[in-house]
Amino acid sequence: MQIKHAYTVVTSPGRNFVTLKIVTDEGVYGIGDATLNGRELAVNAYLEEHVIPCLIGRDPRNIEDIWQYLYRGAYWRRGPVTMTAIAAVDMALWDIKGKLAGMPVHQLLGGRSRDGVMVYGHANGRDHGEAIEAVGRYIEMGYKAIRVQSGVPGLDKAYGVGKGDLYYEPADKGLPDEEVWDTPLYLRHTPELFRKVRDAYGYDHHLLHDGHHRMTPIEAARLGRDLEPFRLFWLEDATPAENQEAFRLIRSHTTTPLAVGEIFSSLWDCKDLIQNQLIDYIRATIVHAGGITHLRRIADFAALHQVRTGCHGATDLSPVSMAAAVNFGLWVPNFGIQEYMRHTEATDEVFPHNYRFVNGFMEMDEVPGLGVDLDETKAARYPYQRAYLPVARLRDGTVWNW
Ligand code: KDG
Ligand code: MG
Repeated sequence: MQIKHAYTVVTSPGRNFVTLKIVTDEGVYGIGDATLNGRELAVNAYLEEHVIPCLIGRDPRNIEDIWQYLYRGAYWRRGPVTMTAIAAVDMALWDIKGKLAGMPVHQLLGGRSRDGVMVYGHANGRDHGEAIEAVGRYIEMGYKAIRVQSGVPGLDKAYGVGKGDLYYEPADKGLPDEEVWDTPLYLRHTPELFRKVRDAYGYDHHLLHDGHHRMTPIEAARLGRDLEPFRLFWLEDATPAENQEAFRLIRSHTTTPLAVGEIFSSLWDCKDLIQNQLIDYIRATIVHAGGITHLRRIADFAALHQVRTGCHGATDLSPVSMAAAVNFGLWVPNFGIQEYMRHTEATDEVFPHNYRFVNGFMEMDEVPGLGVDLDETKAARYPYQRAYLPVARLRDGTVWNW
């Protein structure tokens, strides 16, 4: 069996997605997500110019060999563009293998460890009142775990506050927007938000919060401590993690569980964090960390250190990624939680899928492969539109972490 043909599809049903399709000489095909928010065309070109020509004629069943060929064989290792491109190939090959075997990918990985994967939804509002109401709506929808983000008085914009109720989307069309950020204001206001949410709804639901890389380690340590009475499931991206050692300081001051890793592209980005047990949840995800083949290595390493998975699942990860994540989450023994942000209806139509939300969990039938497809006719209706994530600046104009 050989790879006969492979190509990418760029579509923008509300936001940009890049999808790789690999077709075999026997007509079986697989798809993989290759979306890197704000840098979509870089991955597209990497695949078209440098990866696809090397795939033609290879045996698609040799997933591991193709992974090693693309990783070691490129000489230039790691990095988000490379690892997203490798992930797209890897997902498509697991999809093909599942279809050949007549089994879902979670069965190929080792079978189900659970019936469904617990997901967290996103309650947010421009102020505390709106955010608290949004939490109530998520509880009514059946969510067991809810991330809570609120606007900060005195700031025009804050991370995680959407324009609509259900479809949070941080990237905007055109060139990047610039936003003003003020950490002391945020630190003053956030523990109060969680006190009000617990006062309103009690302690029966898991609550999560994303600091989105804005704090220094000592600021994050203070926030973690201030949030302790409200028993968070996790505090995410408390500080940037290029320097993994930075988490030691946060860890030594607070028992609030810590999650990090949505921008990691390989095990090497989190090796120290995991082996020193500086975090509780690793958020590396299939599409940006080298596919199922590499995320499985990260998860197995994490399991040795009692770190559980909490994969990224924002709207910029296409339904192909979500289908792969649900398969992975059904299997992975050290599963923690899966992020779930609803895609728009147009996106769901372009990517028909088998996973579905049932009472706080994502479920999936026993369908061969990843259980997701790409409707190329519908995809062609939505051409690429340049879009970027915002850029943050402090009040004096200094560029900060968005
Ligand atoms: O592309 C960036 C988004 O995926 C990111 O800002 C979302 O932080 C995020 C999250 O936790 O979902
Ligand atoms: Mg995040």
